[in-house]
Amino acid sequence: MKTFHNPHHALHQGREEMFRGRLVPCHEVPARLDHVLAELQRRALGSLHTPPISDAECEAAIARVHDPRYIRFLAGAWDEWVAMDPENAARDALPSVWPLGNKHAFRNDALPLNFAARLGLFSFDSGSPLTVGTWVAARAGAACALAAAREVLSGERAAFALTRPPGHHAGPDFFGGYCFLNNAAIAAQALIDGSVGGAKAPRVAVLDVDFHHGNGTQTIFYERPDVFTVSLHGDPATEYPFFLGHADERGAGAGTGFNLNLPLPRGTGFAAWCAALDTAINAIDHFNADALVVPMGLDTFEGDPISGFTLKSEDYETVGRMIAAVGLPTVFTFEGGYAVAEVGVNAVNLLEGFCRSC
Ligand code: Q9C
Ligand code: ZN
Repeated sequence: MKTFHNPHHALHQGREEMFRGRLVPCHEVPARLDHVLAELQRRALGSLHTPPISDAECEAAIARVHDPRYIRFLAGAWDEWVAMDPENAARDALPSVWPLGNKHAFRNDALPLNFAARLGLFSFDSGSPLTVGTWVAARAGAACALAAAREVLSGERAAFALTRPPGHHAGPDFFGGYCFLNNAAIAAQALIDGSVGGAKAPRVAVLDVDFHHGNGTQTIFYERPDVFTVSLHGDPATEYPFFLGHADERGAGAGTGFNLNLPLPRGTGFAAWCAALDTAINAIDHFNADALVVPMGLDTFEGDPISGFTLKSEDYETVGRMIAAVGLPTVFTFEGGYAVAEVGVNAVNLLEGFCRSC
């Protein structure tokens, strides 16, 4: 299996996030990816590549998933931020004001001139600092996702987009949850659009195993019958991102029936988590997908500092085996996992479990 890793990931390096009423050091740090890369090398699992994708190809793939207005904002945000005040170069931009979605409350159709207002319009939390290298890092991450999708279109069984910032919380026109561009959605759309000798995967399943609900991916594909989005995650009644991820969200319009949420209580251990994964896999089998995208979060780990499940390092190998048993060409994207010292072992355990049974 090839891993496409983001050579620019460390250009996105947030200083602080708002967490329980204080600014605390960011949980989503460059060392996370470095540990995964080191573990892949140590165990010689597959081969490592930087994505062979041009900026133009990459931006075209991003535009298949994200709104032009949002992409323009993100690409220019840092320069705008610094132009307002040269001292901003030493600070990250963190949103702090948002238009509610409630009827007659605030408008989100009029694009404000004020930068802080636009930062809020295009985001949903104050945990995701925008930094000097956010755009370059996020764009290179999308290239990893596109490269992994092409690898699978070319007939390979699987590929891994090892990138940060993560992606599954990012929606068509918003960032949040440490995510700016939805790498999993970009990979899914690239599989559907096809290329590499004309190959296509017209029906794609997304199996999100991050601790947090994959709200961005759900939103992007909510009205579409060609992408079946499935997420197992901490119950939004108590867990981030709180406002989406309930079991009764089944899709809308033509997409009705093509979203499945499996919320689980805080404290869920491997046996109950596995039973939910089984349910997810059965539903995916029934959907008859041509390819699978797995937003791979390792924040289900017992030692994760911000999450609430209790999976152990050795459990991830079983998870990998179960995902391999789906029998589909598979793109993995790197998502959450904040027990930094263990995230490499946990990620590679999962991928090795997958590789061993295919
Ligand atoms: N101020 C992923 O695992 N925590 N994202 C609350 C809000 C946010 C997790 C911060 C957790 C986001 C990709
Ligand atoms: Zn997560």
